[in-house]
Amino acid sequence: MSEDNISNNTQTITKDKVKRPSMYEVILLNDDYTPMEFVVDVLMRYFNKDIDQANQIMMHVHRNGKGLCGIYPFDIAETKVMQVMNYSIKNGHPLQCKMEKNK
Ligand code: TYC
Repeated sequence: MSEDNISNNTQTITKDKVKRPSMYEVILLNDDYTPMEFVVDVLMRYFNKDIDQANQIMMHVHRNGKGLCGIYPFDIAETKVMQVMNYSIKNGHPLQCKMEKNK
């Protein structure tokens, strides 16, 4: 862990710098084949969205090419991407999901 050295008149105090964990965006990508209902199901099943939120996100992805599902620590984001990809493959859909570091 990085440290800051803060000097005052009599001594140097070494202070640990505490960093919050990096967060990662999980992003859904549009395609021409995955049914809209399946995308809504994915958003409710893996991202805890209600039906209205899921429909909004799905339509945003449909119109804009991509959309944000949620922001999580690395391991959670990675698990969600794997769950979505596995579920899509199992159901024969080409739906793609990726993660990006949230600066
Ligand atoms: N574009 C798809 C269709 O018209 C629907 C869709 C929405 C697919 C969002 C993927 O991430 C997606 N059936």
